Amino acid sequence: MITSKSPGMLLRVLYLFAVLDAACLLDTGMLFPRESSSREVKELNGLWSFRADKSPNRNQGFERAWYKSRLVETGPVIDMPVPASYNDVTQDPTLRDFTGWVWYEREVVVPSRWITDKGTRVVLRVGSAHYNSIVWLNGVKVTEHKGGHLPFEAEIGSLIREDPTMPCRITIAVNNTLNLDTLPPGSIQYLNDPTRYPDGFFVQNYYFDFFNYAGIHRPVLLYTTPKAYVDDITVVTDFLDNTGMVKYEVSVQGAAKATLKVTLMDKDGRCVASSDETSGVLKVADVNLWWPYLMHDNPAYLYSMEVRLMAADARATYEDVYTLPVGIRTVKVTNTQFLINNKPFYFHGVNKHEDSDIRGKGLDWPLIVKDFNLIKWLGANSFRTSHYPYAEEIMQMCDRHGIVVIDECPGVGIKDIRSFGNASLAHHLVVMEELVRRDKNHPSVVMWSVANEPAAEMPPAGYYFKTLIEHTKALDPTRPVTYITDSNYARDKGAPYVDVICVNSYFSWYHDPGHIEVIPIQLNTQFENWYGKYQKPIIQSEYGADAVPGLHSDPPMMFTEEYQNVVLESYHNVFDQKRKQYVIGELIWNFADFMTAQGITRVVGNKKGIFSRQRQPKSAAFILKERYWRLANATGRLPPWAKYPCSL
Ligand code: GCB
Repeated sequence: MITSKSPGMLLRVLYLFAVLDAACLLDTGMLFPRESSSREVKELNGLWSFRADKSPNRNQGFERAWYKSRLVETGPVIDMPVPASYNDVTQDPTLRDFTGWVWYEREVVVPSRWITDKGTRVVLRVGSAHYNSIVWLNGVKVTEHKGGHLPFEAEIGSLIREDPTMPCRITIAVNNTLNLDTLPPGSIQYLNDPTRYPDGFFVQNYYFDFFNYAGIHRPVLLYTTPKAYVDDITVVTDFLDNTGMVKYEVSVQGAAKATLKVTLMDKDGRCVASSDETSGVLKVADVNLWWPYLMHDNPAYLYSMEVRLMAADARATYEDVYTLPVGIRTVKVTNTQFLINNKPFYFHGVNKHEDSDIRGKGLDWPLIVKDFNLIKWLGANSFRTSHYPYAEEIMQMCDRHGIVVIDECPGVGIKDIRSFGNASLAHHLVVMEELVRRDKNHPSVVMWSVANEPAAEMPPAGYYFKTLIEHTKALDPTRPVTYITDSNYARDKGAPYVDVICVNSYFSWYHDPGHIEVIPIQLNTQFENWYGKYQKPIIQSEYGADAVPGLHSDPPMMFTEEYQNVVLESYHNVFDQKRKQYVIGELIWNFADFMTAQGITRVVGNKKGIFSRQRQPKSAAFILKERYWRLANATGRLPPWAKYPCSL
């Protein structure tokens, strides 16, 4: 029962209930595996056996059922690290550029108590694998998943109990082939002219500008829960004056009836609110709000919500404990501002990629920590997960460090009209469900992006984006939704449905190359046109220029560090005029150089990074650093330690 003395508070509580009702469309949760007194986690990272199916139809693995025996018995295998892309770890160009099924295998020793205790669930979880995956345990298929950047899992307890003497052999087949209905889309083109191409020659085409790295990209692990367990938690937060509100809903599986104890604790582990209900509102007196870093002197404050479940059946009693970090904050959009905790927030940040030498898109802790150090060195307060969801471990870092995130799904390169069809849309809706389910509780996530630079002028784009954005809002009515456009403002059919206009433009690069003098007029026109038509706040979601590190010229020429500098500075002059009106952010393209498909406009990858791929600064990084700290001073409330960035 909720009681409230203040009508303002009551209205807010009712709103939070309405929000949670709408959000519960997904039927199972995907909580990040965490150890607790009732849960164990066993990481399966390290070396796996690996074999690419290089047969002409890439189907030999299925025809000969490679999953039925040890992979080494089917033919030659090599060592392959997990997590990592497989493309860059060998000297074999056919593996770097491989398209089709590759096979991974690993044998695991499972603690005997997991097998003997029938009250334990054992779950196999893959953080992400690109693109289609099929998973077998001891030759029995346990799950499959479509899509490269989101987790999937299968319960394997009953299978490993069938014959406790057998080793537990996990086989995962992964196929990176993209077609018109995948996200991102692509197509396979066979080139049959025998005077020009070898027999069976084909290429994978796609319309996005990063290398199609493939393999098992994020940790694979086994974790346990009791038979009755906390399956999902959804929190929605608000505050009034200095009282915080955490509306929560816990979903329980494996028990018809369970008793719950929900405890919200502050940073020091002190209980600040508690409840025995599966859903409700926890009120927090003297709340510490979650603030972006550089906006407040106590940023990124996280409470911990401990959910303790007790249940019993005829055979046993079960207790499950799951602890979720919770940041209390609000997000709102007006027609000129983006408000976090009712205060205007200006995005001065970066676009990134999950990209590194050798490991490709594989989760890499040293790289993650280095990137966060560079983001802070730069004075950036935000990034967009261009162009796909990043690892959950990265989202957790954003929560803890107060870095604001625009969370983008892999809807990049939707350029072919057939990729606006029903099959594509249906898959896109599912991907958004998976993304919202995974990331809904991260305070750092302030907006969803459903796509990057789709062909939004095509006739079916209106219905497509209306449906997609409405669905995303139904899944999560608390966050604004956008997609990133490079279409003409007058012909973009999806723009009416977004909350914030996010525009990419490359004046003096892809258009009028070499003519920096066009930037002021063209950028001004861009902003005036978009704002004039929609009266919505605008983020410059990409701008930039390639610079090969160490290449110089004065006067500046394209591809030199000097040219990159003047392009940035010309954009900044216009941002400084417009940010006083309705421009609410600027995200440089790109944080660091990254690998792309080979082509005549790419010199071993895209060089628009302000850092090299090895994370060394180009001179543009210093320009941006100076600017971002100035912006932080002008638009934020800097903590005392941050007032002197030079000493960082
Ligand atoms: C864009 C794309 C991004 C590219 C960038 C470029 O508009 O969104 O994926 O890498 O331009 O450098 O061409």
